[in-house]
Amino acid sequence: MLSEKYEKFSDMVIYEIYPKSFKDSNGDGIGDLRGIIEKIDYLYDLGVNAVWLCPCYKSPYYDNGYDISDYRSIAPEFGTMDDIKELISKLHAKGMKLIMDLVANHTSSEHEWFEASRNREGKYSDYYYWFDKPVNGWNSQFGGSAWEYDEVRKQYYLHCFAIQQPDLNWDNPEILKEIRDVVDFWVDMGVDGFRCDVIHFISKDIPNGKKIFGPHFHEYVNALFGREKTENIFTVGECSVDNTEELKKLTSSERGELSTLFQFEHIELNNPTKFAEEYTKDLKMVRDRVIKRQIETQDNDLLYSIFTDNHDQNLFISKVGNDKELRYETATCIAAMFYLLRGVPFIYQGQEIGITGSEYDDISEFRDVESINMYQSFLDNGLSKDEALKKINLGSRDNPRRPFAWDNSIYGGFSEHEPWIPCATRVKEINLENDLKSEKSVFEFYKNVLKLRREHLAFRKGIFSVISKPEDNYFIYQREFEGEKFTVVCNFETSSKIPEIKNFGTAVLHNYNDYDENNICLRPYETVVFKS
Ligand code: TEU
Ligand code: CA
Repeated sequence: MLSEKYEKFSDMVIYEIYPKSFKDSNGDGIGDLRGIIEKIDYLYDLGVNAVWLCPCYKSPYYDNGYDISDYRSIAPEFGTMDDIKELISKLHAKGMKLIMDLVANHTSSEHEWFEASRNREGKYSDYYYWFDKPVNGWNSQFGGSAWEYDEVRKQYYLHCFAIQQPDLNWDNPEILKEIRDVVDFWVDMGVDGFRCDVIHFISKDIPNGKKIFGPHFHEYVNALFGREKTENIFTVGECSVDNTEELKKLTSSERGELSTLFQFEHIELNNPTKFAEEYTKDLKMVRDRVIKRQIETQDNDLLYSIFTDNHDQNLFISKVGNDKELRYETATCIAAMFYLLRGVPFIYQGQEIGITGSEYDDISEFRDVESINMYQSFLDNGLSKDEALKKINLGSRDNPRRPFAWDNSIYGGFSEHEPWIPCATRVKEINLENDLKSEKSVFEFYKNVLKLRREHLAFRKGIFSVISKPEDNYFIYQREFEGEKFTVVCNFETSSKIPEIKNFGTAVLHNYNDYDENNICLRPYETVVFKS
C-alpha cells in the first residue's frame, strides 16, 4: 500500500527541460528561463504538472551546466534570480511543481572551493580528492584518465567525469554541510524537489577501488534528505539499483532517503555502449525489463520512475522503433506502453512531438564533451571519419539537446539568432506546428494519454498486472482500481492476431485513426486502450 506521501508523488507527471535548448526569449541563440515562462501554458495544455529543470546555475559549460561554479546562482545566459523566482511562482500558480537538478558529486574546477583547494593549507584543502600520484587506474566517464595533475597544487585530483568536474570529497564532513545548505537554499526558494545527479558516486572507497555506492552512501543521502526541512520534497536519484533490498533501503518512503530512482536497463538493452554500431531493436526485451520493475516496485510499495528519454540518451523511438515510415505509430505506441504504467512519469522535451535522432556528417555539428572526446578516441583507434561519425550519431547526447522545434520558422522557432547548437536534421519535418496540423499528431496522443491518467485513479493507484505472455510480440497489461479496469494493448513491429482483445471492453484510445473494433489483427505499433 503506497504511503500518503508516495500517493501524492504518483499524481505528478514530470517534464524534463534542458534549458539551453527549450526556448530563447532574448535572441542570443541560447534557451533561457524567460523562454520557459513563455511556455508554461504549453506545458499545462500538454497535461504535465511538474518540471525537472536541468542545471541553469553559473557554469563554464564544459559539461553543459553539470560543472557548477556557484550553486546559489542563475547563469546570466539563462537569466536572473528574479526569473527563477517568477518561474517558480508561475508554475505554483498553475498547480505545477519545480524539481531542480542537484549535482552533489562534483563542482566545476572554476568553483571558488576548488580554486581555494589548490592551496594545501586552509579549510578547503581537502574538499576534493588530492594525491601525489594516481592511486588507481580509474577512467573518466568521458574517456581518458580520471586523475588530472594540477600545476598549482602539484598533486593529482580525481574527476570521474570531465577534467573540469573535480569530485567532491564527501568523506570530509564539511561537504555534507555545504550541499545540505544548497538543498535548503533552494527549498527556501520554493523548489519542490531534486533530481540527484550521479548520487551513487558521492560515497566512494578509493583504497578498495569502489567508485560508487561506497560505505557511507545511505548515511549521506539520509543526512541530506531525512530531515524535517526536506520531508515533503520529491527526490529522484540517477542511480540504477539492481538488488531489491538495496532499492527498498534507498527508496522506501519511511527511509528519508530518495523518493524514487531511474533504472536504465530498459533503455540500455544489450548495447555494449551508447556508441554501438546499431541498437538492439527489441521491444520484447524493453517490455520484460519494465515488467520486472513494475512488479518489484508494486510488491514493495515503492515508486517507479517511468521514462524513455532524457538529455543523455539518443531518442528512444530512434533506438528501438521505426522512426522513419512509422515514426508516429512508434512514438504513440511507446507513449501508451509507458505512460499508463504504475509510477511517476517523466517526459523529455520533444518526446511529445515524436522527435528523433539526427544524422550529421561532421563533428563540428556536435557540442557535447562526451561525443567530441569519443569521436577523437575512435579516430585514435583507427576508425575512419565516417565510421566514427556513424557511432557518434547513434550515441551522441547532442541528439536530445538540439533546440526544441516549435514551428517552421527559422531555427524551428527556437530563436531568431543562430542557436548554440545546430537544429535537429529533421527540424523542417518534425516540429510542433507540423505535428498539430497533422492527422497523426503525437502531441494530441500524448495529451490524451495524460488525460486518461489524470482522470482515472486506476492509472495512478491501480494494480498493475500482465496479460501478454513472454513469447508474444506485443505487450498487454491491465490497471485496476476499485472496480475500474483498463487494458493497454501495445503491438510491436509486426502485425499480430490477438483474439482476446474482444474481451477487453470498449476502446477509449487508439493510435490508428481507422481502428476497427471488430478487427483482432493489430498492425505494426498499433496500440489500443480498453475500458471494461
Ligand atoms: O549523467 C551521468 C551519466 O551516467 C551519464 O552522463 C553517462 O555517464 C554518460 O552519458 C555516458 O554514457 C549525469 C548527467 O545526466 C550528465 O548530463 C552529466 O554529464 C553527468 O552526470 C556528470 O554530471
Ligand atoms: Ca536567450
